[in-house]
Amino acid sequence: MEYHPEQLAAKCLQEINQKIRNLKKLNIVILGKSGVGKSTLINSVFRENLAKTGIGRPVTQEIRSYTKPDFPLTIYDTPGFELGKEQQDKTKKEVLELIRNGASSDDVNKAIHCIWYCINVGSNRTFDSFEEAWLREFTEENKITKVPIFIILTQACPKKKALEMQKLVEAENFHISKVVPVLAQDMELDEDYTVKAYGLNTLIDLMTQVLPDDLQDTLQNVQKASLDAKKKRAQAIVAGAVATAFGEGFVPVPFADAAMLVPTQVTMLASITAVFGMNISKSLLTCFVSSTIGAGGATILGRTIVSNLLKLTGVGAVLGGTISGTTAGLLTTALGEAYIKILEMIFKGEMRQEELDTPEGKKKIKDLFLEFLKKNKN
Ligand SMILES: Nc1nc2c(ncn2[C@@H]2O[C@H](COP(=O)(O)OP(=O)(O)OP(=O)(O)O)[C@@H](O)[C@H]2O)c(=O)[nH]1
Ligand SMILES: [Mg+2]
Repeated sequence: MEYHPEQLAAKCLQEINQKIRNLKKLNIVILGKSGVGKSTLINSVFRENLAKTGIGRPVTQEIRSYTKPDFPLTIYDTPGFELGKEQQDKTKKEVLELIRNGASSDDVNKAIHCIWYCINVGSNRTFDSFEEAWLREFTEENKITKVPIFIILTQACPKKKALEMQKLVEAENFHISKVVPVLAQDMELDEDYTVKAYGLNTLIDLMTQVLPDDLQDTLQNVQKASLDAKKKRAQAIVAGAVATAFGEGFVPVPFADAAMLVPTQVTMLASITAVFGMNISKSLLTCFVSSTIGAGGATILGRTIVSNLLKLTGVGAVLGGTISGTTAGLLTTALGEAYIKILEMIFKGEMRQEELDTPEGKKKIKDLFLEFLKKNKN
């Protein structure tokens, strides 16, 4: 079997699209008084500006949902929370109804997966007695429905005040998952002093802890606040692909069939791309494939992969006409890690995709691949 880098890149793109289309939908309810920083938080955590540009669709009299086509996230916003007890009671009833309807549908895409209850640190001493009573009742009711609840202390500046408030709220012993202080955007106190944003990483880590398995890829796809969390998920994908490439029971891969590995690696690249949530061009994928497992941009044969590997690193001994599972695993690891590194550079804005489609860019990819081959050899 033969592969051209272009064909592989096309196959990869196809799998990326399919993967993204199949992501389960994440649904979050956000609560809190007007001006506490709900929209700012949402727009800092997720890669689409849902709060500003999403189209709000009335779900009930009070609740609106924000979503975008081909973006697996819905935010349920509940305006009017500051309008007093009557309004808050109404909101409570409607949110609980929303949760129950989702749960009874037995469809993960319709369930409510998390609740973010926002309290502003900046303008509050602590939270008022209405809110306290509301949370008391709501969290009691939720003991049955068991949706994870985070109390997010927004605009958490100064930090000291945020920590004091965190202690106060924690002392209430609500049935919730966590109290998290967050400053979603840098806060300029005066000309000389700006407090840096913090806490978003922690929020993402906590989300990964409470969400079920089938929403982990979705979370990483939609969030932009934690590169570390994306990388961790991507590395788990590589580990899975390596296990597949390695073969069950250490079965050696026949020398001539090393190309069998390629579908596993294509799937791995597609899954990593979905986790990063970036639009990767076909030319970047072609570049990547031809600069790593491809033989100088021509065709890729199992034979080429293995002999390249031997030539480049002196590993991957061919024993009795087979390459070992170890070699196959090594190749897959290096490919995955090099790809993660490249997406990381693009994510950070250190490099543009087009820059990789140049002789220097290709050399960079190749060097990265070799570096990871050598690093993982031992
Ligand atoms: N610097 C800084 N400003 C913030 C932060 N969060 C909120 N703000 C500011 O606080 C104001 C209110 O924030 P929003 O995000 O609009 O609040 P909201 O909860 O969505 O308000 P409603 O939509 O009216 O319910 C805006 O001027 C924001 O710029 C933050 O983390 N850092
Ligand atoms: Mg808002």
